Amino acid sequence: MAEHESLEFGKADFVLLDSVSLEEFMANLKLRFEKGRIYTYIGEVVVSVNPYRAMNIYGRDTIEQYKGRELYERPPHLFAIADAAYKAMKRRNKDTCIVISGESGAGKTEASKYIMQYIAAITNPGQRAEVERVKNMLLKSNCVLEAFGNAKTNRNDNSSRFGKYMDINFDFKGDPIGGHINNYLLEKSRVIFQQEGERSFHSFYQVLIVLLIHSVPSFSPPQSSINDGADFKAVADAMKVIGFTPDEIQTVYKVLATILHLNSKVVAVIGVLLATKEENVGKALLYRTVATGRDVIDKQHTTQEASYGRDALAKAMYERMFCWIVGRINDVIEVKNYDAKVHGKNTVIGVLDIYGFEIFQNNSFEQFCINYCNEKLQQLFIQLVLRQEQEEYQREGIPWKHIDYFNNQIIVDLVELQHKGIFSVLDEACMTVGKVTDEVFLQGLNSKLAKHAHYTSRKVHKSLEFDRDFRIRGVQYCMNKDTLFQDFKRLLYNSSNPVLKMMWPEGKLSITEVTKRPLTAATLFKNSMIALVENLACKEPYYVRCIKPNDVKSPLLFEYERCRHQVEYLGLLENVRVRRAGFANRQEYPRFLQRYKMISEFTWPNHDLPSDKEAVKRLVQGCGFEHDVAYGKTKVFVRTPRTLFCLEEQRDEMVGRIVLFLQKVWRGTI
Ligand code: AD9
Ligand code: MG
Repeated sequence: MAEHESLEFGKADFVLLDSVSLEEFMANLKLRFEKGRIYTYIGEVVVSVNPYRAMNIYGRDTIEQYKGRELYERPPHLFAIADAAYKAMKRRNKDTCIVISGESGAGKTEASKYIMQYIAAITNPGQRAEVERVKNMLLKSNCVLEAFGNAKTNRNDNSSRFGKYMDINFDFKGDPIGGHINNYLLEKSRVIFQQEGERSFHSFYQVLIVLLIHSVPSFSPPQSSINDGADFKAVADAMKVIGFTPDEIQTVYKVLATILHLNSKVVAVIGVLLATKEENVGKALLYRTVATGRDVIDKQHTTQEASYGRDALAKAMYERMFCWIVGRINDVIEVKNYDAKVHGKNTVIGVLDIYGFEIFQNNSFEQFCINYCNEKLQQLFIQLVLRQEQEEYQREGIPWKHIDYFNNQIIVDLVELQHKGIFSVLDEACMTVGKVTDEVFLQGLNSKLAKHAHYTSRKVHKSLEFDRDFRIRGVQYCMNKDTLFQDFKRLLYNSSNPVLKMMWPEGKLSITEVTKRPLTAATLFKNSMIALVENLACKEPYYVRCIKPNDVKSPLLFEYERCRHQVEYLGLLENVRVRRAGFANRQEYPRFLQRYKMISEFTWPNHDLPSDKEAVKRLVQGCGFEHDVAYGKTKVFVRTPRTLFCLEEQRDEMVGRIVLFLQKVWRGTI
């Protein structure tokens, strides 16, 4: 018996449980975790539990064991999913995607890196220099993005504070020839504020350590689990390899230094760093230019406005720089000189590693977006795995007992629906002429959503602390307005540093030219999420569902309640039920016949039965697979992959024989 089929380690696939109950599911998950088996399947979905210790299962020898193998031939592993996605892409010309989900600290980013390493390791056997270059860039880009986009939080020492979707493009040989990164909303408020025990983005500490500036009191000292000094060198090297010029790298450090100085209000130093006049910096910090009719006047900020403006500047500079870094990486990794007519279709594997669901005591606009994003991905999972599957059985008339699941579409709608959703109300509040206050927004929400089952505000619920707070599914949010005064955009656009100038193209417009309101951050994020989900939905999806075993980063502790909660909201039990009651494979009758007709005397070379459906029935009867097959209106459904495997083997054998036969005919020996 193969190791992964041994009972000592529990069931390698939850589908094989004796009965499907939460207790059995949890017992299996726990047993496997304790035995060091961190991966378990639900069909083709990998469930992963963060081991919080180095595992000796990602080396070259393990990679070799998974290369080209079928999913169920080896113990569950990320590599098997990566290989399945790769095979679908290479053999069937399918664009595929691997969607990694789970809450903060569950192991998504680590999983995405192992998947990338696997793909890098199994491709380019010919060692083509250009392909090696591309692979190296793709791997190196991680290091840079993590430095600027990750931070230590209370949940995770290396928490992604941005969402990342990376496409890897392949040529007809199946070798990577380029890629593209989409980044989603960076949690920029971290630049000016961190909760107790948390840090700002790694990049600040890396630069600070190296510059030996120890006198910035608002930053906590480096933590022992993070080696900022060594990371600084690795990031600087990676940036060089990717092709950032020395001037560009210098500008990045200057932006970081500017942001640090903004907190200590050293205007002269900022002027030098930003390559602008000192008085312009001072002016932009203390005044704003406003157009009243035909007049343009300088209006002095109140102290509150000035500090608000300064914070907005710090956040915006960091965010712009981050997007610019992503753009520069994309310049380098994008597919070049690829002619589909010559090289065949260019196919894609996308890897999605997004920030995980998180709940703090106070949750800002960014947490709101992060959690909305997770709801949206859960909805995609429900659609693809639970709903579509069930709908298809019903459509095809296959006997089917409906399986209930929590459809979180209602939550997604609450956030994104036109006119009624929270994002729309937010936009309306921002469009209000005159002072936009947080109260205007809250009033809008209350008037439209007070009756919604998952929405609570203080109007309804007196226990909420502030008037401007509201809750969704019990999570408390507080929204604040965040706008950057135009004066800052002009200040930065007028810098004599060309790299900096490039980050602020809209600073070109004078105050009288700026008329159109830019889209709000909320609308931009919503649109980017809708586009992301559309993009994922048109690819063949593979799922990794990550679970965090405890809150203390311990390799030994399986906190039952914490895990059960995650299993529930990830819908894993429903997933098992659907999968168990369902079929691994389905094909339309003509297609099935086309592929396997040579293995039965009743169907080869042609059948004389009244329909393809009848012919397929006859073929299946002849092969003795009847118990494993169901007949729908237009499709035949095969329950276990093994049956398909047998059919494939028989087909291979027959095709071999037929080819041999034809060769003999051609040669005239028959
Ligand atoms: V967040 O939503 O970005 O805050 P992730 O990405 O889900 O979160 P991450 O991959 O960063 O979590 O994992 C958190 C930590 O768990 C890592 O820094 C590792 O210390 C640890 N981890 C996760 N997966 C593995 C693994 N396969 N082997 C060993 C792991 N350690
Ligand atoms: Mg992460």
